[in-house]
Amino acid sequence: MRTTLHPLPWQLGHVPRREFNSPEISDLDAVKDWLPARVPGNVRLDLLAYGMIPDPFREDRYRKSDWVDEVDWWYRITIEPEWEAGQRVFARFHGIDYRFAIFVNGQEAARREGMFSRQTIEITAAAQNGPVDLAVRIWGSEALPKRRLNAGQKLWQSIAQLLPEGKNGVYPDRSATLKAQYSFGWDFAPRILTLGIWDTVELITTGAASIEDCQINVSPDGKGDILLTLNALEDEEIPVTYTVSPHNFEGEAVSGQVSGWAGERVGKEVSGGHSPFTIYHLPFTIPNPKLWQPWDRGFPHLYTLQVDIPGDSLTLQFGIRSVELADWQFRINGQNEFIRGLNWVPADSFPGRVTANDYRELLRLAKDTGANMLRVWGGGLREKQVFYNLCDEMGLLVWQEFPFACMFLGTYPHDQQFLNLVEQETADIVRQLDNHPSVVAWCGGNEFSPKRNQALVQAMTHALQNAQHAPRPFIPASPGPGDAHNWLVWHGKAPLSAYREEEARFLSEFGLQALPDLATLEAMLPNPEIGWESHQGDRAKLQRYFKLFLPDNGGLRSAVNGLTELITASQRAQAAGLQIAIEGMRRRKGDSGGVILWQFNEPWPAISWAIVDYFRRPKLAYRLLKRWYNPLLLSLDFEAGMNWQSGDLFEAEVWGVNDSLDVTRGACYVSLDGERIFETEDVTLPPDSSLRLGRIAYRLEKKPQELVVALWSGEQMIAQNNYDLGWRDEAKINLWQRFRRWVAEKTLR
Ligand code: BMA
Repeated sequence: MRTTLHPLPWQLGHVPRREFNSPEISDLDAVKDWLPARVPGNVRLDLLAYGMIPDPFREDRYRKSDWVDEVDWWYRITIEPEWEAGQRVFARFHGIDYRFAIFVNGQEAARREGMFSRQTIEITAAAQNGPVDLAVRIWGSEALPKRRLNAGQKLWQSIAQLLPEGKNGVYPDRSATLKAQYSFGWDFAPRILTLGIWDTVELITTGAASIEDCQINVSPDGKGDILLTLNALEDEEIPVTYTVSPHNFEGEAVSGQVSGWAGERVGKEVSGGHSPFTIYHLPFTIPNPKLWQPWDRGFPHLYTLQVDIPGDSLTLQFGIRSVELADWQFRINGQNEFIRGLNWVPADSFPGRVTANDYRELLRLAKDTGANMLRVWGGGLREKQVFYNLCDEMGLLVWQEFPFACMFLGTYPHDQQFLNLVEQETADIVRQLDNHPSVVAWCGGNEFSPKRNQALVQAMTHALQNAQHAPRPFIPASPGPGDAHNWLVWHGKAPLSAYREEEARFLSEFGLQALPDLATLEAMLPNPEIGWESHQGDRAKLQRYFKLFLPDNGGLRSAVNGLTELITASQRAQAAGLQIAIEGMRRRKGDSGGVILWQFNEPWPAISWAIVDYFRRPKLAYRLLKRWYNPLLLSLDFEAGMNWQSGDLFEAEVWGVNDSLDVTRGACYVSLDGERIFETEDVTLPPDSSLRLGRIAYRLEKKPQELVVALWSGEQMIAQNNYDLGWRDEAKINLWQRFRRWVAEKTLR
């Protein structure tokens, strides 16, 4: 029996700091005041609820609760598990952040580090004598592990700090932990060092054997294998029954029974004080399997698997699909799938409070754009299970990164202790997500050099070999050969038109900041005297781009209407840039395998690259993305931002891109400020194709504003796209900008 320990009255309190490896840490009695605590949650959220810290999301108040990191914290609860003779009882924590010890009836049962792996603690002995006191001691963030640098590294650290990208240190302290890196402060997130029980806590009652894990791998021909990891006390034969039945469609169930040792049995000792596990392989076949398809290719068929052993059972969802990645072309179920993706970052600086509903809302917004993939960025999290369940149900693909990000000039630690932690955390992330058909690729993380971090990549590869049952491609890091992050625009301040020159096979990051809606700005910065910088906005770069969209390329002073005009201009700039980059990549379909914009969401109200803000208010780019991410795209290729005048010759190529597997036919029309300037007879767009439909050369009679292209099938418009012509790009991409990109790419190889 599995229940969650959430609505129960947890409590929280603090004690003076102790060393993490101090022998005596049983100081729960030293807590003076206990507060009611929310689980899953975060220490700071409970303090906020009781008025003990200021709201970290307003102005720059996230800097005003450092004391929380300087003390250690206790969570406690008393539970009364229903226990019968012969039964076993476990508490399973799905995520404790970050250094912690678990106590059962006052006895230390485990002391560990890592927020992503699950912790299963047996409490059978304690449960026999009635109520059980469960407590978790969490070290304040001041006690997080720190880097120890050798003499050479110290020297490099001081030299590199003088370089433009080295200002935060080439061996930042965050790199000594496998804690979500964005919580140390990022260019779209505040420094809020999370701590607490941030994911589900379960109470599990079983017979003499319990199901520790269940992984399933089924190939598209229906041949499958269940890998069952059992925690059995005795070395005895355990009868297993299983049923596979359709989850979201009508169909027949398949069931089977195995008594005695079926298939292969492997005894396995797992480090970290667990009892030895017994592994079963159960082969089975599903006749006429229904494949899980991404939403733009069909229906995401899901199956339910129920496994029963005496005294325990487990139910999970899975899907059947194949995935290949070669030369940056994803193939799902044997078909090319062009990626129209969104970079996903944590939905909250306090991920503990993100609910199933929050995920549902955000994922619905993501899918509504026409996107088919989320890149779960390495500076963030492995999200909660429900995130992946929803992606499975919605037919959204997931590229999942391990928790490493932005190690430009330095390296991650490569001592054995750190590498063991890497293996522990990545292996458990893999076990947790292995059954999700939506997860189609693992990636080692964001922006580090696999060459300079070979030990790290090897540890991840090793973890995958051990933990993965259903194989998927592994990308060592992003960017990498063939896969680019284009920061020529924005960080490199290059003109928006630089996106048009992108030649990478795959583009997994590019974007511009834009101001959010006025209501969001007012909520985060009620006092306009407090600078945007406190909410991440990079004023100089914002101005570099949004001034192109103000009347007469005006500066801030000409923005007579103030903030609303700036909001509109910055959102137009963001939209114009994203449009150039996305359409350029999509026209190159075949040559290019996909595009993932930076970034979909944000973890607090900010001035960031997000196209949907923290309060889920969309920016202009979000609304327009539906056209650019429509599987059927009409696109005009022209030199944008030219500030055309009457008498100029306007030249463009007309393209049609069809990501679907259906043939599309229609007549294509282009009009400029209401006047038709181009049309075709019925044209055919073959399945999975990108085609040049024609060329426009038109002498302008007045200053143009808006260009519209549409595809009509008889009386019905089947696709449409618009272009903002009311802006003027500055300069051309220069040599320095190209050199900067070249250096960045070399550094990350
Ligand atoms: C990319 C990301 C993030 C960062 C973003 C914007 O490199 O991977 O590290 O937030 O750029 O600067």
